[in-house]
Order: sequence, then C-alpha cells, then structure tokens
Amino acid sequence: MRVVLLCVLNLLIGSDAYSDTKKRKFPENFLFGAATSAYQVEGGWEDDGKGESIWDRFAHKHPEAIVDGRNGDVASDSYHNWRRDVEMLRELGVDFYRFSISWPRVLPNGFENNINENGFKYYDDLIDELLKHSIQPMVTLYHFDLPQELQDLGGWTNPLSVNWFEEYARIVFKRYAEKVKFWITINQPNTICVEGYGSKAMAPAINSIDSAYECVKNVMLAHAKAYDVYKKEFKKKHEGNVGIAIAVNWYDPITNSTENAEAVEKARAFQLGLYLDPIFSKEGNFPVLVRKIVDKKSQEQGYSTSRLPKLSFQEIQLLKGSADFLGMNHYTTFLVKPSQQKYPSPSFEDDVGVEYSQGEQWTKAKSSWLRSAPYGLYKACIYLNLNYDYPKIIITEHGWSSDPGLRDSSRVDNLRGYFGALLLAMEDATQVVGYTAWSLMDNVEWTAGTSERFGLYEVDFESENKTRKARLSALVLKNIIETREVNLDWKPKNLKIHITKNDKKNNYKAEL
Ligand code: GBH
Repeated sequence: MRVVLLCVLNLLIGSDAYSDTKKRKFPENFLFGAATSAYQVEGGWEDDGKGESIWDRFAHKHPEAIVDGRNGDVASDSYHNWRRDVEMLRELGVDFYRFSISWPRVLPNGFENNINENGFKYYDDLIDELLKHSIQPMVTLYHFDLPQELQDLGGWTNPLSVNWFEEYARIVFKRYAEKVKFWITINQPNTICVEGYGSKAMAPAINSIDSAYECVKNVMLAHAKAYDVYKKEFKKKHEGNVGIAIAVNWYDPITNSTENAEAVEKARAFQLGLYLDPIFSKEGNFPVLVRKIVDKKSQEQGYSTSRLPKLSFQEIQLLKGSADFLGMNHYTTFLVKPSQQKYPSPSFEDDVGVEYSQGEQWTKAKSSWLRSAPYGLYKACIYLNLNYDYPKIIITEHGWSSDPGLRDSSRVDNLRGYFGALLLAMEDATQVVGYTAWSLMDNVEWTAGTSERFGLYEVDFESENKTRKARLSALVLKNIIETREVNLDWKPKNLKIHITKNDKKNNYKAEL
C-alpha cells in the first residue's frame, strides 16, 4: 500500500533531488574557483617586514587554544609555495582563485602611511602568475587578520576602524584595480564580531557582547565605505565587482510547532538578517526583530541605551545596495528550537534565545559543527530570493572537513550532493554565477589547527616543503568543471590519484 502511494505521489509531484537520476549541467559561463585565506596558508608570519596580526598574537599567547598546536607561523607556507599553488589551480582548471591579502603584511601597523613594498611584492607575483594562466584573482581584503596595532586601539570596536579600513582598501584597489576584477571586502562579519569579540572562540577573544554589536556596526560600515570608494574612484575605469562574504548557513525549525517557527525566525534574524538586511533589503537597517529584542533586553538589564548601536539615516543609505554580488559562504544546516537552558545574560546566545542541533542521519564531517544537508543550500537560496529579491550570488565558500588521506569519498559525496541542490536552486531562478570550493588545500583551521582538513589538496605539514597532493575530490571537481555535468547517481569507481601534464594542450589532465 505504502509503495503504491509513494509511486503515485512520485508521478504527481516528480521525484525529489536525491532520487532524480537525470544529469544536470552548469551553464557554460558559470565560474568555478577555489579559496584560501592569508593567515591560514601563507606562513612567513614575520618575513620581509610583515606586522603582527591579531591571530599571530592570539596563537602565540594561547598555544593551548589551538587543538594540535599548529598555528599560522608557517602554515602551508604559501608565502614560498605560491608557484605550486597556481599549478594546482591549473590542474583543477578553475576560472578564479579566491585568496585574501594580509593587511599587516602590506601595512604592518595598519595605517596608510607605512606601506611595506616587500609585502606587496608577494601579491604582485601571485596575481601576475595567476593572470599568466588566465586564472582570475578574487581578492578578499579582510579575512580575520587585523593588524595587532589597530587591535591595541580597540580594533573593530573603535569607530575609526571604518576609516582605517577605507584607507587600506583604497591603497589595495589602486595597486590592483587593473588586474583584479572580483573583490570581497570582508569575510563573515558574524565570525569576526560574534565569535571574535562576543566569545573566546576566535581572535581577539574579547568575550563581551557589547563590543560584539559595536563591531557589527563598524565592520558593516567599513564594508560600505570600501564599496563606495571603489564605486566612486575605480568602477568606471576598471569595471570590477565588489561584494561581501556572509555566512549563510540554513536554519530550519526542528519541527513545525508555533514555538519552533518563532525560534527559527529569531535565528534567521540574528544569524542572517543582521548582516544581509542592511545591504540587500529594500528598507535597509538591522532587522526590526533584532532591534526590538536587543533594545528590550538592554533596558531590562539596566543599560540606558540599547547594546545594539543605531544606524543613522546616512549610514543606512550608505549600506543599502552596497554590493555588486552577495558572497555566500554555505557549509551546513542547523535545526532550531527555543532554548531549554538559561544562557548567561547579557550574551548573544541569550539575545537569540534558541538552541541548535543537526539531523542525526546527516553525514558528519570532522568538524563538530559540520554535517551534510544539501537540501539546506536549496532552501537558503530560495529564502534569499524571496527576502532579498533574487540577489546575484557567488558561492564564495563551501567545503567539507575530513581526516588526512587522499581517498576522501566523504568530501566527494558532499560536493556532489551540494552541486545537485545548487543546480536545482538555479533551475528555480536563483542567480548563482559562481562557486568556490573551500579550500584549495589543507590549512590552519584557526583554533582547530590542522586537525580538520578542508583541502582538495592534502598538505603534508611534516614535510619541509609542505608537499601538496591531489585528493580524489580534486579530480572529481576537475571533471565536473570540464564536463559541466553532475550525474546525481555517479559514485567514484577508479580511485587512482594521478594528474599528468598533457603537453599538447599545455594544460593538466586528470585520469579518472
Ligand atoms: C569558514 O567559516 C571560514 O571563513 C574559513 O576561514 C574556515 O576555514 C572555514 O569556515 C572552515 O572552518 O568551533 O564550534 O566554535 C565558516 C563558519 C565559523 C564555522 C567558526 C565554525 C567555529 C565553530 N565557521 N565556527 S566552533
């Protein structure tokens, strides 16, 4: 009886993404890339006049906070291995490489009046090598590594940080506008502020909720200022695109009760809307729900003004529409219900007032927060379309963590599952123009050290040259980039890891 019913249902509504055996194709002009960030791969932490960053300081002061003690001092040593990095990108056949510039490498104390030419030289070489092989550089200006001297002045809680970032951005735009057409101002304001200032999980580990919201305001304004600088001073001549990368994981109610529906609304407002609304909504500003909750709680907690700073009319205007694309970092899905426990107050957790879990049946990655739920990417895309009027999206990060090893079939499954969901979302009118795999190679996973591997390429951290080797997932991605095709039933058969140079094409060819 059940089987018959299911068959009839399938006939009526069509089978879902996971039983659909049809092949789907990425459009020819769809862009594929791979990503890293400066602190996580570069090493050379004090080479050639580089200044100290908040992650250098944090990792040196609290080695016990880094799971396996491996910090960014040497990391994957891309400061010396950048030629090999570009070779890997050529092997993959990607259209672009997303990497970040270390602010203290180019402006050692953060300020514009002290430019480190030797530091810039590293990025000059990397960018030229990429362009030589027709790989577009996609440059992130800020991926968590603030110059320590700026932190000593309050870092992102100091309203002057908006100007510091503006000056830094202008210098980098000026230097590379000719060569770089994809820019990301800031990576994940929520990680920077809520985890960096509101907790001890990330540098600078301030652990104060008041400073977290100050940080949110300043980081968002810093982004908007940089966007404005590009628009006014560079856009006309250089025609580049400037966006911001926001963590857009998906949040679903754990069941369809009224309480859970309310809880998920709060989770989405605090985790997504706080950063998306000011830029991508019609009204601009922080979400009404977030303002209402924090204003009310602040009053009850004896504050004379809200812990969430207000945006002025001018600031709201400056932020509204300040992105040519939304950089969407998507890894996983969380299931939400009202919090059963009392969180410390005041805290970000207490403001949101929810609890998160993940589907027990979803495959688990190496990272505790990461499970595979491709449907969440589909839903997140539809949510963005409905709430923000079909924004232009580049997936700026998506990836999977595993143990070391070249036969990373869990990463392959994850990639294929999410590509299926992504292609469905695109069929349903989501404007996704590009996809970026996190990460090109194993790197320093912040406080997880090298205990969680996200790389398409494995890095041997014990070896002197930090030798890189292609994982199976690298070959699978290469094949998808070449054929544009994702066969949802495909399973890896041949596990031979081998990339050979095909001289005729002056290109690299994978043997699958
Ligand atoms: C991305 O953030 C980062 O942009 C990237 O640099 C990083 O390598 C990648 O994730 C993979 O981790 O340890 O439970 O306190 C994704 C959002 C923010 C999720 C930090 C994990 C720590 C959670 N991540 N968060 S926990």
